[in-house]
Amino acid sequence: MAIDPSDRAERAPRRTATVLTAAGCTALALLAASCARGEDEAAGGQDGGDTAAQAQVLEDAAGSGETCSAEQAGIEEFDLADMKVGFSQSEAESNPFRITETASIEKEAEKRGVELITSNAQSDFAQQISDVQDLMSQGAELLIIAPLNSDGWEPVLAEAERKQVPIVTIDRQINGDACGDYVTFIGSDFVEQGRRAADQMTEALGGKGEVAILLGAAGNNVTTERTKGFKERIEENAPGIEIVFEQTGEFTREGGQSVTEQLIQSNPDIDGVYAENDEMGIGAVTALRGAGKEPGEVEIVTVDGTEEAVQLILDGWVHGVVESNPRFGPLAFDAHESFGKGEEVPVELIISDREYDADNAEEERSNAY
Ligand code: GYE
Repeated sequence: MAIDPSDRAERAPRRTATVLTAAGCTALALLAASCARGEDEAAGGQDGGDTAAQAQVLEDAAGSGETCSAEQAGIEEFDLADMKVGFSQSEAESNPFRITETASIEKEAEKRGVELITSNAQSDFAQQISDVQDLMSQGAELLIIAPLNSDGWEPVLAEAERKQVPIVTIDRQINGDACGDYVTFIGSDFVEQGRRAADQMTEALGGKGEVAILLGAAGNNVTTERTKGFKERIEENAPGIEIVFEQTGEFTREGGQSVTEQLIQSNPDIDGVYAENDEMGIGAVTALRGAGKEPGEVEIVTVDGTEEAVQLILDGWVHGVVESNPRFGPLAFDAHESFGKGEEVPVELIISDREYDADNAEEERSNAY
């Protein structure tokens, strides 16, 4: 959807936008990696906590470098403190990633005294579209969206444009025009996560063996990119590893279990399983246990960093976990705050992720969620 900036510019007060710098811990500068958050914040787990160690940290110089300001987007400046914020969650909160993400948004709204209304689409995309429309009709003036799918947002984008509601998307991308359809995307480098998972698998298998991929749900950039990074890196670095099986487990534990049950039928001697999130990896462990396999017999690599998955490293079932940090509250509200002040916000805020394996799982488990 194209937005005519000249249309909106008429209503927007003119002012010179400040460019993002790392100097000083203003709300805007918090968007820069060098500006650490306070150490005195609550401890983690799934309550959305962000101690200094758990908080999302931006990758230096990642993203396109492109920025968006209210003036450029044709939106009137605002004070976040006066705004009602709507948050739309995509998937059911049985996955700790989702629990922690929602808790982080709620906690940050509370901390800042900002009014927040929320919805959860329970993995139903039509539901999510109507959820976001409902949030706007309930008076949400700013949106934070964790999109289920990357395409198909036109009805929401059109309405948000009409109502001048800025959108920040977190954890998955909405395909559209940066600074036209949305202000910024905050999330991980998913291709890089896939590459790191491939490196872990290569190490676990000594560069040789047959591997299965439990794909995430279709229709979003996370699945596509985690798959791409993994395959490319295996192809480049580990010609002795063959990917012999690929099927979606829909990012759920049940999905991961049932797909792995089929895998064991068709490929009983499989050497490795790359699960594109922890929940599917945990389901795979249940299936392998059920089939009488021992820990370590099949090398498992997953993505997210949940407490249960990190525990499975200590139990010998999982070789390694690439983190995907869901504690989006602070950065999401910082982005809206800076945008509201007329500052320039990068249209991509890419966070860095840690990694867990047998060498650091014990020591680092307090950062899991
Ligand atoms: O890895 C997974 C969830 O979009 C980054 O989706 C997110 C992923 C996360 O279902 O657990």
